[in-house]
Amino acid sequence: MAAAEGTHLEQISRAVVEGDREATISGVQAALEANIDPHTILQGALIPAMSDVGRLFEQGEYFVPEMLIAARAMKSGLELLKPLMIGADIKPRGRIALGTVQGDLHDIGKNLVGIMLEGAGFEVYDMGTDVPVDRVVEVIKTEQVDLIGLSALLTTTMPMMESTIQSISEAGIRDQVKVMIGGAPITQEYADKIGADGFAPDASQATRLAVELISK
Ligand code: B1M
Repeated sequence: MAAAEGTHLEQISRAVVEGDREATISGVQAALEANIDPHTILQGALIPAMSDVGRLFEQGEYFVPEMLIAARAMKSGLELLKPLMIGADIKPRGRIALGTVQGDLHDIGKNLVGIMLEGAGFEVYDMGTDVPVDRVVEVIKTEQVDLIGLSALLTTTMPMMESTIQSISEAGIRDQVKVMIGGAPITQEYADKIGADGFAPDASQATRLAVELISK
């Protein structure tokens, strides 16, 4: 990595960790002006910064307000990158409804997965966060989606993924959609256990998985 690129990425990272929204925005703008690839800004600054925030929270140095302020700064940076990461003139490859499960308000990872999927040519229907199980069933019935993507960041909300899949089955529409899951505490083993069709550990692998599932 060139020294100048490293400096830009470090500045952005520091701005996110400090929850400085303005500095995050100007840092991302400066990096783009320096021709740094949007994916590099995302993978080399914004995502690692949120990991640092998580570590500071675990160490008791940060509390929820600091996490929230950092998340807002990260989102502002992400908004600048989004239009650059989504390809133009791509025919929809399939339609996916994405949501964070009931009881869970974390949406940065889900939004990132959504951006990458849009970039790969999927049409994304965003169900938002804290999505009740019945809402997912309703979306399958009314929105003509091929895939359901569920995200969970809390170990306490992971079981809602299983409840959602059960409800889809009970509604008799399980064969209409594939279900993919992800989020920091999720594993392939868990996906197998609850009968999901697939698991992806990050946004780029989620895109690959969606392509694979849609072609089945
Ligand atoms: Co919360 N939080 N949080 N938090 N938070 C975690 C998750 C935590 C690990 C922090 C910690 O203790 N170290 C911890 C969970 C512990 C546990 O369950 N074992 C935690 C906690 C405890 C809480 C609260 C309970 C705190 C409290 O109130 N006492 C509370 C819960 C609120 C609720 O949801 N009901 C809470 C609140 C919050 C904020 C609101 C302050 C904020 C969220 C803001 C927002 O999302 N709009 C927040 C944040 C920012 C975090 C951390 C710091 C960062 C999460 C994040 O955005 N990561 C997080 C610590 C950490 O993860 N290091 C933490 C960046 C993001 C890009 O990664 O979401 O993992 P991630 O997404 C990745 C992959 O997982 C994957 O792709 C993404 C991109 O590569 N992926 C998918 C995600 N979804 C996918 C779906 C797919 C496929 C892949 O297919 C559909």
